[in-house]
Amino acid sequence: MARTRREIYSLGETWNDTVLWYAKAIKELGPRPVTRKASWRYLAAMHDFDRDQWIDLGYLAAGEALPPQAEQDAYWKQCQHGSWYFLPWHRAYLSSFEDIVGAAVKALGGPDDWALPYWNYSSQSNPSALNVPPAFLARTMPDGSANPLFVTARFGRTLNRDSVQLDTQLSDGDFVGIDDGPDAGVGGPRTIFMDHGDTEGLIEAQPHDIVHGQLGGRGGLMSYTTLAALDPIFWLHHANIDRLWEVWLKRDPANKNPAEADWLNGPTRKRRFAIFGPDEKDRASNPQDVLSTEKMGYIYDDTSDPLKGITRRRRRLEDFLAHRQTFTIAEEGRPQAMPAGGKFELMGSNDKKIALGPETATARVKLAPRPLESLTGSFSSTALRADTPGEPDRVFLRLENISGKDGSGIFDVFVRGPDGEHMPVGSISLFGLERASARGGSHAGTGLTKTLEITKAVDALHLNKADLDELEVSIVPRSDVRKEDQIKVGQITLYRQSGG
Ligand SMILES: [Cu+2]
Repeated sequence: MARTRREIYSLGETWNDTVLWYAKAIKELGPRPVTRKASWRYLAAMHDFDRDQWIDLGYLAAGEALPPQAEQDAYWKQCQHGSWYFLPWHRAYLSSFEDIVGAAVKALGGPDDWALPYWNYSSQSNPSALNVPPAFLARTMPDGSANPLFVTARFGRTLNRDSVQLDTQLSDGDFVGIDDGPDAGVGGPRTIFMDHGDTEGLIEAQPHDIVHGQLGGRGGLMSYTTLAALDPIFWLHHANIDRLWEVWLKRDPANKNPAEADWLNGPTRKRRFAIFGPDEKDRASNPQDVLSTEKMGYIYDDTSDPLKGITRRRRRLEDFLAHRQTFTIAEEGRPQAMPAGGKFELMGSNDKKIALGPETATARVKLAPRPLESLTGSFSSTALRADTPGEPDRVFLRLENISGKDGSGIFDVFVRGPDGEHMPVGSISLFGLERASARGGSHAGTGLTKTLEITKAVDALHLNKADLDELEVSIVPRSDVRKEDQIKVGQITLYRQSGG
């Protein structure tokens, strides 16, 4: 019988059995030597590891023995980010963790069907959904002993609602997106084994990255790939991310996982995935082995569609009709074809690096002559009418080659309309920045690239009708960002992509 992962707030009282046994199991796994596979710290190091950081924060003693280097090379620092392996690798990893915790729960006299709870921060029906579940904030357990679910280095307690919205994420129809195109799909771009690729899939960018950064804050475990899995809340967050993959697959029969061998077989060139069960023996953990959660031994209590079946096209029509109240309807027109039959086109870019610090940074993206005119047709009512096939063009803003020293930063991004009004187009979290900026890393330190779809803003601000030769973009820090971390955006680009 498959065990059922349930939403943490639906389990009732703060110290319900599931949460209580989770805490008890951590007390069992936590003190085990880091050389032992079935230990709290070994499992966390499989995600990512930094000896100095661990020592600084008291998770490792200075002279403490580590596993032999060859073993570390095979099992530690495996986390897949900025990759189409993001979802399946974390699924295999979570399942291993759940089985090991489950075995500890059983050995301690608990139930034999313990399942990892998930945290659905995007819930519309739970008024507490945005708050860290209370058991993770309590200093002590009901018996008065120290609570292992509480960690000092977690500085966020509440999430922003707009950071956990799922509209764009779940209404996209592609797992992979377009190679080198602006839209990386729901699951991420094609990569090899990738500790941090430059662009990310939609679910990874949000809510995944932003929840990491908001919960962690500066110096918090959740803000760094090297520390995140030491925080017990990490596993509930990732269980929800894993659930969203199921929600996406279920909400539309056209939504499919990649069928390509390179995805199904996992990475074969640089490194392979190495994951084990409670017996510490390796088990098959490539994407093809994690396609069915039921076969892996677990299901979710709820995989219903929070968007209630709404399609991207439909949402866009609703946006269009809403904006019609305040703006005159765009004239009818035809979008120009993409050059050379391509699927996307560069419409403009800025020409210098931008430093991100404690103050708002502003950049001007120079546009090709009258480039947005080609979009006019996209925003006409005809193009969105139910009997017109396909979907109009979409517009994406890309912040490319972001590099720097601290990945805890969160920024809100705005574009300025022709009348001077600013419109929010989304938020970015720099989770994984250190790894993506490191020379000698998997992609030579080119940094992170963040993509925001700004189609709605182009529509609402009627940018397509304006005689624009540049687009003003503001990047506003929402968190504590320091100048000395030298965070820089290499370039900002604007793309249009055919709606297909
Ligand atoms: Cu994560």
